[in-house]
Amino acid sequence: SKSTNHALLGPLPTELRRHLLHTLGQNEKDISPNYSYQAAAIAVRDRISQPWLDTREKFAETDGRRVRYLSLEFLLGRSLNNAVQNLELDGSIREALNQYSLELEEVVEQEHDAGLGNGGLGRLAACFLDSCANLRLPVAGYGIRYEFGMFHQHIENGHQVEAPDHWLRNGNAWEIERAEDTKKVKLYGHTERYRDEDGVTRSRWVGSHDLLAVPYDMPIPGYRNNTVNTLRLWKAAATDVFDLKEFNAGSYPEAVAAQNNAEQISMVLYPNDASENGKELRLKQQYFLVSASLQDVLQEWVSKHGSDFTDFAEKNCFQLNDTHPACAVPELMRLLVDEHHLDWDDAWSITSNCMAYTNHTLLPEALERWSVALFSSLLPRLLEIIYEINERFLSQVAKQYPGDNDLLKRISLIEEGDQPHVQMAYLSIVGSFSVNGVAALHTELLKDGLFADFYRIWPDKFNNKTNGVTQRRWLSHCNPGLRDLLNDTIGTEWEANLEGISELAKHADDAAFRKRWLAVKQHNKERLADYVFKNTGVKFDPSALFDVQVKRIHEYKRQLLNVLHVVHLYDRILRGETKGMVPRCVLIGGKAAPGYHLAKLIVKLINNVGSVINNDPKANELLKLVFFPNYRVSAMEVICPGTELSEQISTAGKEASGTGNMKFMMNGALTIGTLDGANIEIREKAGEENFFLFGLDAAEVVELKMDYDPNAIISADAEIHRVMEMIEGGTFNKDEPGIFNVLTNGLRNPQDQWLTIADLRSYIDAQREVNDAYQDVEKWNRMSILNTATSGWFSSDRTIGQYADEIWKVKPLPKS
Ligand code: DL6
Repeated sequence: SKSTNHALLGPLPTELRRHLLHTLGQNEKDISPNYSYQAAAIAVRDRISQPWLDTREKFAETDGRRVRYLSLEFLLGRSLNNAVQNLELDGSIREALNQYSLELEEVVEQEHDAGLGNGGLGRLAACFLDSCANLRLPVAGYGIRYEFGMFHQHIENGHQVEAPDHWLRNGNAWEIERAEDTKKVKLYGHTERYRDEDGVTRSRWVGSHDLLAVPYDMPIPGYRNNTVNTLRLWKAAATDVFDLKEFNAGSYPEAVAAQNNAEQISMVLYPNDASENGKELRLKQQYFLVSASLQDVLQEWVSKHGSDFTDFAEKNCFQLNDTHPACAVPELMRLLVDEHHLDWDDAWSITSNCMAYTNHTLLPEALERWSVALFSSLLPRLLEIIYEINERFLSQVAKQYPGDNDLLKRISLIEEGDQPHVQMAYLSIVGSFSVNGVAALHTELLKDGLFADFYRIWPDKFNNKTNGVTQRRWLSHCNPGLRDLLNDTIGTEWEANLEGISELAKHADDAAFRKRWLAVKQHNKERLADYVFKNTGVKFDPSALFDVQVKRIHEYKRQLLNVLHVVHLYDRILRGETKGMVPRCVLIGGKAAPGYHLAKLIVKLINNVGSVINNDPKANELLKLVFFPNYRVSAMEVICPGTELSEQISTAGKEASGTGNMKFMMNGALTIGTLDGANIEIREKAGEENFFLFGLDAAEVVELKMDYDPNAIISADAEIHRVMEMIEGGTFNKDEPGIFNVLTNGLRNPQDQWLTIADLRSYIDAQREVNDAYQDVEKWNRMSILNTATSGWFSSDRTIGQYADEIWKVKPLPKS
């Protein structure tokens, strides 16, 4: 029973000792930091086991609908601190570590980030799992257990250099292998028609190369609610590890080749965040995840309901995190039709009533299209099914819109041409009952632009779910000073439900409260300054304005715009125009996709500009610029609380939502931003007087592109002209002439999609307003408090509540 199981565990201090000695075989007199982390993690995990089992049992018993969140990425970061917080073990784990004179803060630093994602999309999935557990929703995550996560970035001579991220090197205390749930996944081979025992003609997939999917479960603890949900990650393995024939013939390497080939599939996360890369291995990963996960769900279904699938769609829902798991649509069809012998119409009704698709980008280069040739060699049966889905879909639309052949051509799942391709977004829309964007503007742009034809056909499928982030990691855990101040002022309810944070607004006019607010920020800035110094050797003065842009490096996110402004400030300093200028420390961080040369050049430019400015005594008091290397979840946990100005400066219409913008807002940073993604909603909630707006809006961007003349803007504006002259004249690359020409030529190109020069004047002016507002400490703090006070809407609990009510139609599990 529950109570006897609990009784098996001693107090945490005893458990920690036991694990050090007996589980890890360590001598207590001389414990390495790594082993102290391992022992703490195992001891804490033990505390999760019982509620985890109880939650699984409740899931199995529930008769309500259940959801599976299918995602190629889960950017979890660290787990120990999260578990300690959510299980309320802070006091006891500290006491346990104290036996060895260890502090929790140093021990948690030993944990490798689980970097199983690129950026926003993967971190969103992790925040969503946290919120599902907080809300006791029956939702499980399914993903891939990559051996190597997001690459490690370091900087050499200003350039990004990538190194593999072997995050599992020291083992992973947070996972449990469930070999008994292993599944078999097919690849290659061909299809054939045959007659079954009832004389029905069917298709089947034969001659395939099979591999195994072995599940590893990770616990997702809810916030102090005895709920622990599951993230199931699949590792690839060979069906036959060892080829005895090869071995006997004397070829040892060949004998184990099968295993190596199979393991390739879950070996490494593709590091592209905003471009598809068309690699065969990537399609294998996508199908591998989808097939194993669907088989897992079907197996459980069949064990309870036999071959009766009548209620399957009512009881199951699959949320597709972008098109990466879009093969779920044809794969569920295949499993139902080929393996469980349902007829097509029944299988289609089930499939299209349990899939839901989230779109995360409008960038054409990020939209997945797979060549029919590749599909046919790798997933022959799926391709047949996709063709059939397409035929039926097009004939239905042809009836609805007779004679509109252009429409049929535009919406076909198969893009015809010399090299026909499968359009994964269209497949996802056709196969789903819900299609959502991730911020209000983004959803409108999907409906008006990219998916307009589909919106016309199925207006009711489309809906918006503005992103959110979990306040438990992104406020409570990462900003303990602010957490304590909030708890003192408005109570603790906000940790489970952020709506209540609006109470804070009442205190914005209280000078004594503002003083405490300022003290917390000051402390966090000092912590960030130490962190920057440790990682870059550059000293930030904690009394300066901390101005931060951290996110993937991409042209559309316009780190270049930020650099141009920094160069402008430097120019003013050199010219002695510094009256009223507040000292400013600018931090930029993020990874460039390894094959994205322009993004890598932007990294180099940031580093070079930083190194000139930081080494110029004339600038030193007033301006610093650092590139923060290896930006990741655990770095954001230090950067975010210490930030005062959040840079959200993408070209309007390009950033689907953004989620870093929300984290900064919660932590009291003010935003300088364009009317893009969720910035618009942030500004609405915070009030326009508490947001620094600049730049063209999405409609103006479209219009200006038709007649854009950046060179005219540069010649007409003396300050902008000088900025360009400094960069083009080699101020930042004396020893490497010409290296930044590609970037400056791009800025001057009338075809420049990102309209950086168009927004520069307005950006410089908005930065002047920032500068002036910062001089008025009381005013700034008031604005800062009001940003936090209005951030309740951006909790992922609100987002997930909406998914649950409006898409999934799921209810929380009963309280225990
Ligand atoms: O929805 C999460 C996140 C958004 O906040 C970002 O604005 C968006 O760029 C990002 N999208 C991707 C692109 N991936 N694909 N495909 O990461 O999603």
